[in-house]
Amino acid sequence: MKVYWAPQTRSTRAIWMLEEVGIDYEMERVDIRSSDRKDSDEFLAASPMAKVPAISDGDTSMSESAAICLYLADRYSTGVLAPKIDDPQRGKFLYWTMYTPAVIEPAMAEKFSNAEPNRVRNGWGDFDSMIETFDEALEEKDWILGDEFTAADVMLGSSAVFMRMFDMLPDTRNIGAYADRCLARGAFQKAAEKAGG
Ligand SMILES: N[C@@H](CCC(=O)N[C@@H](CS)C(=O)NCC(=O)O)C(=O)O
Repeated sequence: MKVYWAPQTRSTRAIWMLEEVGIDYEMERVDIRSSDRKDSDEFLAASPMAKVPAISDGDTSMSESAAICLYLADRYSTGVLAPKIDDPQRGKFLYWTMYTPAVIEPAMAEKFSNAEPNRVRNGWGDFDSMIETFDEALEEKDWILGDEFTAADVMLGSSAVFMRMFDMLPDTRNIGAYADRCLARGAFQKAAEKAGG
């Protein structure tokens, strides 16, 4: 297992997930900030848009942090970090794993760029509805599916931590405390150490 990464990027998600799964892996740093960037063919095969994180695992390779989290959970931790395929929780697990790239990140980009929100026209709703929906889903729960931590929490937790770090998180009943629970996980701390936050 190899993870392609760069410091202080979404790579932390893949590394956090690998630490949660507990398998051995190597890390190959990609110099995304170099003006003289030379990406390896192996990295480009895993990540056609040359973005990190990406992984290769034998003949399987992929990029996109949510895809990586889903793959690792299904392949190495089924029934623990991912509900099994016939578990009724599976639908919600998929929904919440995709919530970061499909809803949180576009809503954050909208806010960062001061674009005019349009809750109906835009597939991600808007920043406020994204926060309300996320916060409400955490009511009386430690993790997004309930008592058990899953790969969905790696994706959502990284977004919660990021929003708080960059002062984008409004006062919420649940998201702040959820970010603290994520930060307290040993696997998160190891990943932050290895991937520089
Ligand atoms: N949707 C992707 C986003 C990946 C992404 O934007 N990665 C950034 C770092 S956080 C990157 O590789 N940027 C370098 C570049 O685009 O050349 C994911 O979730 O993995």
